[in-house]
Amino acid sequence: MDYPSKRTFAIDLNPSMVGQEVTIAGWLEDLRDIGKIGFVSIRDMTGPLQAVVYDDTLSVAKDIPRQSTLIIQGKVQESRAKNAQVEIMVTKLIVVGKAFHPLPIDPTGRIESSLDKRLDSRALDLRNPRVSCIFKTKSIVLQTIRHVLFSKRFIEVHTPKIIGSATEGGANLFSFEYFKRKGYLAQSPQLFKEQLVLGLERVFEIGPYFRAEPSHTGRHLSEFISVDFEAAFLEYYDIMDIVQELISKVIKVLSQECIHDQIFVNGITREDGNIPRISYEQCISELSSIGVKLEFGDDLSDASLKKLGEIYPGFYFILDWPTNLKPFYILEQKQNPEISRSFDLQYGYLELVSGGTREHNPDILRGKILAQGLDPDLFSDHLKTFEWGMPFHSGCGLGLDRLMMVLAGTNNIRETVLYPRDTERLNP
Ligand code: AMO
Repeated sequence: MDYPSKRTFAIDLNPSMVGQEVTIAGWLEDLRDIGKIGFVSIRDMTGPLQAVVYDDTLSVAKDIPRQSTLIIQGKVQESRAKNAQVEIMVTKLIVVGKAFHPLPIDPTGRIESSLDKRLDSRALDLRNPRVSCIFKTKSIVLQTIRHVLFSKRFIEVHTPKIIGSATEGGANLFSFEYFKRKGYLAQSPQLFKEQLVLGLERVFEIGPYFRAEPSHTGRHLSEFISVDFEAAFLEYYDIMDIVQELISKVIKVLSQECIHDQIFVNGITREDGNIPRISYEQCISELSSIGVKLEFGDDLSDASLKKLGEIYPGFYFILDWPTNLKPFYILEQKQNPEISRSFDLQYGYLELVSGGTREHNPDILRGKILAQGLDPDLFSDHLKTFEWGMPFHSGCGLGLDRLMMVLAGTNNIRETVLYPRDTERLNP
């Protein structure tokens, strides 16, 4: 059978189309049989619509299991339904893909299922508009981020995900056999993006990165999407300005888009779009005033970040971290080498972005690699590029799935990733 190729989306149906013949494709959500006629609820990627079946089409519809995929043809007519101006009077109904019951989850959301069960049937879970909304939003967020970065002359690049040595130190590194050698999955594009500023000046990459995170938390995955960017001749505070612009643009675009009210865009930034900038030292002194005693150089534990999140519930930057807490590639402050030129963007307790100005002197960089217990020989390909006229440069990595947690108002990163990977989950 040939399927009709021209179709109308639910969202495009409107009263000016009354009398027109249309073809609709979607899946069956409900049938309300009231005797001579029946009302069929169909949903496509753009939303729900109502169709009316009678005689032959009613008897066919009665036997179709919910969630089967249909194509219907019929005439547009005015509707008496409360939430629709028009409906389709069906003349032809084709079942394209039958849903075999019992289905593992109810994608209408009327019967709730655990997140684990939903993830086991993720493809079906996406028929729930609250779930698909997160991924449609993620796509808009990516488009907005790309737009902002392109407007600042960044170019999009792809760096290898199969690598020969660690980028972020030896911890949390996945290794595997690579043609009789050891290969690793990239933890970030850090070293490549720094090298690329040498010839391209401003680069960004949006891609998957891999960390063998042994802990099972609501914010860590073994595979996550990072938005990384790196620019020659910029300092870490310039990068913070760009991050601030990205966040406020994303929120502006999402508030203008007519998407599901499940996305919490209202009230998550300040009116002026400025994100507070708080130094690490100020953080520890504020924490100590509420009884959390920390020394300069101590990392901010989950518990301290939770407390800090109570003081600053929205977006805020923590800047000027102690040098000992940052990776070897971060530059120190000239006046006080114990403080680095670095920042994190937080949303309450949640770290969303990490970045800084980089060390661009090859000798000092080599020393810092050694000082962090790493083997400079493993970084020789990287270090040699610093001898070819390396500009000073800065950049950051933004965890896209974590940003989506904020926008979707969830504490579990697994809600914002189609097929999450963690200590327990490798399938589907
Ligand atoms: P960092 O290791 O802080 O910095 O990572 C940057 C951002 O990536 C996200 N992220 C994760 N998201 C989910 N699961 C994980 N396991 C995970 N690990 C990190 C976070 C984090 O803020 N190279 C530096 C960035 C730079 O300086 O340019 C880096 O990778 O949102």
